[in-house]
Amino acid sequence: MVFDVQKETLPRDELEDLQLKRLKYLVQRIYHNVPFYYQRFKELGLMPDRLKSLSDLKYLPFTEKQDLRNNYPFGMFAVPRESVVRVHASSGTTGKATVVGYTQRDVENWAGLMARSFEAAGATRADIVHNAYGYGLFTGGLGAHYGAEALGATILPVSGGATKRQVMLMRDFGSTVLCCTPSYSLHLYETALASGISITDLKLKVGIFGAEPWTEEMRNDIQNKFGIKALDIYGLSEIMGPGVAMECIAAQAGLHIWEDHFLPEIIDPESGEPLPLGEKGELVVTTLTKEAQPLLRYRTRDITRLNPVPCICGRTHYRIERITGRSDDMLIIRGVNVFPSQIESILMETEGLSPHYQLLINRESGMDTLEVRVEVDENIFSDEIKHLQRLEKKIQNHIKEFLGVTAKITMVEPKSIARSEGKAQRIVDCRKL
Ligand code: DLL
Repeated sequence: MVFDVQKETLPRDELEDLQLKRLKYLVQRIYHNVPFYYQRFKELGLMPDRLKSLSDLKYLPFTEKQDLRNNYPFGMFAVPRESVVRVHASSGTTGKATVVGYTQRDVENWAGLMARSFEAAGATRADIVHNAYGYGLFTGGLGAHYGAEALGATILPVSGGATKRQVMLMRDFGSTVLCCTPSYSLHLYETALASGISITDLKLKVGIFGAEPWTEEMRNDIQNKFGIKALDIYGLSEIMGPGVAMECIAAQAGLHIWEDHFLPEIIDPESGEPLPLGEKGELVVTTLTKEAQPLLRYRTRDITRLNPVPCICGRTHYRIERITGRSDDMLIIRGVNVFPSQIESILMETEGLSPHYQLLINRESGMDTLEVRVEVDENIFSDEIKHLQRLEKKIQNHIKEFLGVTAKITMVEPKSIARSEGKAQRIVDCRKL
């Protein structure tokens, strides 16, 4: 049984008719209701009725993360603020967070699409869903929560942290579906073993993992360790949250992007030109049904390709391939989005530090670790060790407070970080993603 069988198996021509109808309405709405879009159309000498077919989409302007920041916090709303029933924001509390608003209908659609995603994973109302995605401004927790409820399953709103307790709850409640980042699932596994809980004590059958990049090798590892099916779920706050695309359990080969609500394109990240169907490039998404904050041609910066080959599950919505990278330098550390420039600003605000730094990212026991190595000036370096330690602690606290990640700070001697002749090699990512 499929949650929304009619919409999920629409013949391509009918699906495209629906997309065009929704797209035309969207373009009218943003042109008239969002000053940012009105301005962009004006600059390009475009009127909304320029759009006659789906292939005309390429003439319309892109939206970028920076546009959302420039209109912080509520400038991208297409409805009066009173019609917005919920706000989420992506990580980064430095005032640069990207804000997303939802109307009542938006949150209902989201729950419906997450329920659809759960069903694609083979979940039913008989399941017990252990939801370890973080609750709060991050979309993971509440997104999965309302989706599981809409499905009629039993949801355990565990959120992140207190890992030992989580494993016990999973065993005691007989959870059958696990929702968390793939890296956290491995941490749960290690914790279970360390607490004397055997995997055979758990009733898990499927995991719905996303919010960060992972590999096929990691999938195999998780599947073997837990004896479950591990499925990939994709989404981003700006577009909705989790449930933009979801792998089906039948094929387990790529994520169906819910095309009745999201219009995908793949572009060349350098030129911005659309690429032929099937080629690898940057995913661009237009929201077709969002009321509060519709986005036109949003540049996700995620690298993937669209797969038009019909899927054995019967769904007609194209699949995106597992995300293999990003076209910008955003890092995802334990599910938290971090731009190196944010760390750089914190370092630069601290007296005695040089602009020479390196970020080392590793994965230990399935958990990401971040080490910030920074050169200090001569005076500080020859200071007492306890002064250095105090400074390290201060930077660590700032990074935790502003970015939400715990980093190990290591002060190193002046001129000890290798200088490069071209672009600085600031990021050393050893996670082999
Ligand atoms: O991570 C939403 C989400 C929550 C998705 C729970 C899945 C599960 P943001 O915090 O806005 O939203 O981060 C979005 O995370 O642009 C990708 O770079 C990355 N990402 C999300 N899902 C995947 C995935 C949520 N399955 C950014 N594989 C996106 C690889 C992913 N990267």
